[in-house]
Amino acid sequence: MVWLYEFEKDSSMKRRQFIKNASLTGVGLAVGSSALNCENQTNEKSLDENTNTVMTIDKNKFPKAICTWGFVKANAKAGEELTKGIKALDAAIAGVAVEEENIKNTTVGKGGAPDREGNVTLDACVMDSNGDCGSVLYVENITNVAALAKQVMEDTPHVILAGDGAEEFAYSQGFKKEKLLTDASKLAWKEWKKSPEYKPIINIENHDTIGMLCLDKDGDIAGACTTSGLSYKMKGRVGDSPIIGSGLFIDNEIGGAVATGMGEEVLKTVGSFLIVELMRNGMNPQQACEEAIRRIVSKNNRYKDFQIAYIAMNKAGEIGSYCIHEGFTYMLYEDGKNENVKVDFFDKA
Ligand code: SD4
Repeated sequence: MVWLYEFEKDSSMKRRQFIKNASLTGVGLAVGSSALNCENQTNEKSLDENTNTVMTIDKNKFPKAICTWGFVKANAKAGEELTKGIKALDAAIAGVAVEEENIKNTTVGKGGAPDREGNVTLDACVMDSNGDCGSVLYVENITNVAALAKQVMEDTPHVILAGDGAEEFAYSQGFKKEKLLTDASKLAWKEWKKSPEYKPIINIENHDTIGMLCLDKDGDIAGACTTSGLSYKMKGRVGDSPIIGSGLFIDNEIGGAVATGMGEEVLKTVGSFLIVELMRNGMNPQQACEEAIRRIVSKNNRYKDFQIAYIAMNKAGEIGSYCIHEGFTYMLYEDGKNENVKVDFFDKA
């Protein structure tokens, strides 16, 4: 099925530029609040006062799943769920759960590297197509924190639960208490303690926070982001990953974005929200990711010491990604195929 949206009277150069970009790729994209609600033509026109443009979305190109890094199995799981007709949020949660449960992954879920005191604390958030979101910070003893964030969203009057409160809530919802510090992570932490220097490692082991965006058969976008945060972080430290707008943001009328890397710097620029807003204002996902990275490096001359990467997808299923340093990749599931894509980077010097 092809959706067709028509806007009238848009004098904005940016928007025209964007539309030109979209038509060059052969896929039209609607922008603007309510722009993709085909039942609501009146709102569309009121939001794009000066436009005179036709844009199309081809639902035959759905579903799609993307996730940060080379998490092949996680992305395949999400893709399979989407193909079965599972909605975007549940597919994303099922996908990231693969890494939360993978004890060999030392940056997500069980097996994650601990803080300086030896405690594994997890952060996660989810955001749904209807704009609802949930988040958990600084959670111990629970593996599937993205699923827990969804429970916060659905079964509490709040958006964020932290620490003990989140953990107690998890037990009340039937989550199991689990020891997250594995022997291997404990050993690595003990090694680190011999000369405890706190220095982030760029592209640490090439498997990092998992942020995932899913576009389901109905054309709805949702996402999840889950991490154990920076290895050997200070006790109490929380990064960008569970912060809606920084680690993850979805606007089902526009698209979504997720971040990985040095959370402190993503937080300062509210990176994922920024990308979605840039897309709303006319950029395609690639341009928006590049601009979000530019905002960081232009304000921070220490960027050579840390990595940040973004991935983004818009409602037409167009994908963008950009990072500071070479080495970042993302997974893309489309047309039943799951592939690892190398990402262009800023620091070519
Ligand atoms: C954080 N962004 O806690 C996460 C961790 C990460 O590469 O992605 N590290 O800051």
